[in-house]
Amino acid sequence: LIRTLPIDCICHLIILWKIEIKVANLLSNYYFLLELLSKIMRTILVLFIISCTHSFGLNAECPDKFIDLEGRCYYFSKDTANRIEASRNCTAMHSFLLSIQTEREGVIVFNQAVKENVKKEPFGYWTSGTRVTSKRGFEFVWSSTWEPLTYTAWCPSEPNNWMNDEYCIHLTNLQSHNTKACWNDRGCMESTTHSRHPMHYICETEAYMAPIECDE
Ligand SMILES: [Ca+2]
Ligand SMILES: [Ca+2]
Repeated sequence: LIRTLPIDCICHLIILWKIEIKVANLLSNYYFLLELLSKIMRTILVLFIISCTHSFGLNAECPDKFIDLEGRCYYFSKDTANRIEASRNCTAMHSFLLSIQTEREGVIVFNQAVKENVKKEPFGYWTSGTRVTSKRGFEFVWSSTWEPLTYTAWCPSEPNNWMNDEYCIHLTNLQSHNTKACWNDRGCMESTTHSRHPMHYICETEAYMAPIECDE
């Protein structure tokens, strides 16, 4: 509930609460009046809470340089990096490389990547998707969370593990001319191997609630 209240609203609630306590202290000798006033203040408080929660939406914030996409925070790098550097850079910003858990997340992240792509060039963004060995042979997991892939959007003929050396998943627009996202497995150490296809990265983290400071 607190997370849904804007700071102004929370401050007003705190002020009302303090007034009620002060009134109760002042009138402690007049039990009858105290009870009446207390009831009035409580009614105002409840009405205020209802009004606050109905008037405003989420007020969570993203860290600097991160973009709020439907309540989660994403950073689209301008620099290029190999997968290991990309992961290290996300950690330095208290976040993780992107994990795409749902089709919806895949769509909103790709749409933002297209917006960031002002030069309208082919692009690649590292995700945390990683090929690992398992009892069944090879499989992919999101290394940020070690969850198996529950949704996939592979490009045509991918994953192909080219030259037996493609262990990392990146998001790309190459095959569909900016209109549709797809994923490719690629060598984790590549960053700018093909000048037409530089590798950026996307970091992801939770939105957080800013500390509440009220004027006394
Ligand atoms: Ca995610
Ligand atoms: Ca591939």
